[in-house]
Amino acid sequence: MTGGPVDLHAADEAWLRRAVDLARQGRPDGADPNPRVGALLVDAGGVVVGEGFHAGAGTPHAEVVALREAGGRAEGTTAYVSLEPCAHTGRTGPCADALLAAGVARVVYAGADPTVEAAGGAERLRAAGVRVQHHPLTAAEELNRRWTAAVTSGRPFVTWKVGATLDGRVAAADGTSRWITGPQARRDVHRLRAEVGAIVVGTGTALADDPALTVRDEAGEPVGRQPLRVVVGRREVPAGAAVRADDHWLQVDSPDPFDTLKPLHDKQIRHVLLEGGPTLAAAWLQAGAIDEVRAYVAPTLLGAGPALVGDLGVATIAEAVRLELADVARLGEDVRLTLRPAPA
Ligand code: AOF
Ligand code: ZN
Repeated sequence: MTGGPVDLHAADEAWLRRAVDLARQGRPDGADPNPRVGALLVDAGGVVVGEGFHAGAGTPHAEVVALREAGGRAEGTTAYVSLEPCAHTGRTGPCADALLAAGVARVVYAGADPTVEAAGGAERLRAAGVRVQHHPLTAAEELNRRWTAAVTSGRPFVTWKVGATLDGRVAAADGTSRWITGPQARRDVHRLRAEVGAIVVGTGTALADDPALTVRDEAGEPVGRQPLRVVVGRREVPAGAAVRADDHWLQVDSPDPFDTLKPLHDKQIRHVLLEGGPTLAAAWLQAGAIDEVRAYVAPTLLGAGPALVGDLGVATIAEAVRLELADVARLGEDVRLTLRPAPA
């Protein structure tokens, strides 16, 4: 029996959606090496006897949190999990075994585990006589979209963020660029920074703008876990530069994006934010290393000054780099576009 997707009763689907809602309480995908997962245990009378979510690498998996809450009441329940229960011993033990040991009678899960190491929980449970149902939900996929892309491709998911004027410029002729976009757009960027494991800029941007590349609150104070700061290029970054404020930074000489992404992936970073400048963005775009574009467009014209992306080798309109529009939002006076490379 292969156990493909099945149709579920409305009540089952509602419980599964609850598991996805629980998962949302975990850290955003990309801020942690692990996916977001939620789980709940429901007894024959429709009573929730335990629920939980995964709070990040090194902490118990969602199923284990729910099982602990349920204690002896877990026996005979149905477990609803937003991701296939794992079958591996990683930082914690296999959830499939924990569910078996607790006597759970049925398991309904939404997303298949895309990792080679952890997959196989559904089969293990089935082999042990548990009724297992796989019911894919778009909401569950969306929750770990970047994480899934990263673990299946073997490199972090890359979002290129750029703030520009209506005429696509990122600075004025004299190099000044503070501020092109308004406060709402800048706050949005800090939310985005909080969701990534690393922020990458070129030496050109590091030297010209001296960005801190930190996640800050309204008062401008750094808050929470900070992404790794990465500077790409051969030029020396002076010791007094803001990116070198502490040891949480590194420099990569090579312009080849994969020379940056490989070590970040090895550090378990699943989502990287590329923040400039035009030369680096062009190199990464041409190498196919950009998965998503976040463009903040201000209702401003400069008429001169550097463009948001450098030479892409496009000689004629047929060679244009095409992007697909995934979302548009108004942030104060600015417009935020979320775009993805169009499939070739
Ligand atoms: C689950 N439930 O709540 C999570 C799962 O080495 P670890 O312990 O940090 O495990 C990480 C892997 O386990 C992760 O890459 C993913 O495949 C799976 N995550 N699985 O059954 C959970 N967070
Ligand atoms: Zn697990």
